[in-house]
Amino acid sequence: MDTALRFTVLLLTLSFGAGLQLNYIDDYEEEPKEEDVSADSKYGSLWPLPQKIQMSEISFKLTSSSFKIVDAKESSAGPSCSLLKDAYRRYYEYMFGSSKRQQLNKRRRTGPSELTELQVLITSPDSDCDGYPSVTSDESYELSVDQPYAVLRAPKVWGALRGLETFSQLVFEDDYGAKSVNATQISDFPRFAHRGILLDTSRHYLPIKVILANLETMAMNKINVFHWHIVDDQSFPYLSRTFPQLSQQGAYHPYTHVYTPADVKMVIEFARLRGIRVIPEFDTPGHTQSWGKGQKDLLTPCYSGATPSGTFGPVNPILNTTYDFMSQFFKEISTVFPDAYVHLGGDEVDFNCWKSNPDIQKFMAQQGFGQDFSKLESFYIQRLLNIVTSTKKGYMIWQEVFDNGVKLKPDTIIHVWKGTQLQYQNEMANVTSAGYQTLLSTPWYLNRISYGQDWRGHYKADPQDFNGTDEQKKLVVGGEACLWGEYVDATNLTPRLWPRASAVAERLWSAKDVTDINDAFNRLSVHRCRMVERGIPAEPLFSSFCPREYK
Ligand code: CP6
Repeated sequence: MDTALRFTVLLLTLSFGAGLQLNYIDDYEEEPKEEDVSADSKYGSLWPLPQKIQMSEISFKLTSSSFKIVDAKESSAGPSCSLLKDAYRRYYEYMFGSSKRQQLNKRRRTGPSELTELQVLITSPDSDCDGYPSVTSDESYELSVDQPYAVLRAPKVWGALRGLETFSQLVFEDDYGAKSVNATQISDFPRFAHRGILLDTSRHYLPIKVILANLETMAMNKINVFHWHIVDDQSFPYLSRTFPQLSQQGAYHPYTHVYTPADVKMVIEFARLRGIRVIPEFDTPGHTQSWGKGQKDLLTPCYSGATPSGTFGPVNPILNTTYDFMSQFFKEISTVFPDAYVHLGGDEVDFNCWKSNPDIQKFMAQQGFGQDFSKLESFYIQRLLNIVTSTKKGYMIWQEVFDNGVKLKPDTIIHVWKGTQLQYQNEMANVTSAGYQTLLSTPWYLNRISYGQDWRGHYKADPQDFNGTDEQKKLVVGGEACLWGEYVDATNLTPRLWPRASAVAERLWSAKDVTDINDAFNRLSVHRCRMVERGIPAEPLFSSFCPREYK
């Protein structure tokens, strides 16, 4: 990473830290039970709930002046691992605030019930410190909070990041305002490898700082994929080095409403430091109106009768120039985005324009497609997939591509987004019985809002709840919450997303049997206050208050 970029990422990291205060666990009113701390929820404010927890009533004090997060001596991630150094600083600040550091020198003697260290031990010989997270990354960790020090063990840095978040969630303020943590043993790992959020930067441009703030919040919720629906009909904010005219002509504004190569790098690095993959979506052949402005002849001219109407339809699938363009474009994308996958869209293709065009009709006849335009769509997608395969990337596609019977690479991920509960369950069953991996979004369209607690419905949906064999269930890689951008910009994105996406985050991380909605309500209410205290304007679940409201 170049110095300027590193500096900017650092600045942004710090400015998030500055707004935060500390964690909070509700005052407990129930009678204490043996072995468990009693609480509104047994496990305080942990969100998403770890796989295995043992919590004792013994508690330790933490003071900002003595407490340190350090590398364990035997850790395979040394002092040069800046990913961990950054994370230690972030979580120290989440626990103690950023202003308290100066007290470090006036070290007082530590008491017997004080916890002074969290040692972080990366156990695998390769910590992955300088790598990118992937769908196979190990995010497991074990956390032991005990004296003389707490230990966080993880095979890779990705598990350490998840464990640091968990540790920070264990810290609460006692009745006298002192930071405390209960003796606790946690063993944790995600239920699904792909836990994503889709943000749409085409319907409205989202400033970089909004994207980064939401990446930060994703990390608080152990979300590990940012699905960047970066361009669509309405605007093309991606500044391509190969085809700069795409954003020059297609963005809402050619300078202020674009993502430059440096912006994209910053998003990817900020995400990497939090164990989040960035998967860009370049949706074609539909949803491409904005592409047409900067790339002549890319889109299909629509006809009214025998003459072109002056409007354009989906990408023109019958021209060689289309495929030359796509080859160059996706070659660039494959180098700009390090993730092993790109999302290629393929949804909601409107056939009317293709139907109206005599050249397309002639091509259909030549190919023997009859009037079945889904065959033409498949023809296009097939060639596109071959192009993208040659860039050594895997791909995700919306379900229509599968529904149309396109031949797909075995490692393709089919993204299910349509229909009622019954319909999406059938779709998941069909996709997995054909042997493909799948990802669920249908129940998690967070752009849909109602007067009430939408999160309860989101929480109840389970991506493995369909008729199929165990083999089929294993093909479910996870899910994504989608926040489509038609009615969302920087003013309302964050509260619309959080804490509603947190419900999805727990469904995708925690064990299948974590379904107690009342317990979830209690923990999520506190988790939401924690996000607010960390400077994230997450909306309330219901009538309530947070102990430290912002003024
Ligand atoms: N844009 C694109 C959209 C949607 C899709 N693709 C969409 C469809 C229905 C709803 C919300 C969003 N706006 N490119 C579908 C995958 Cl309710």
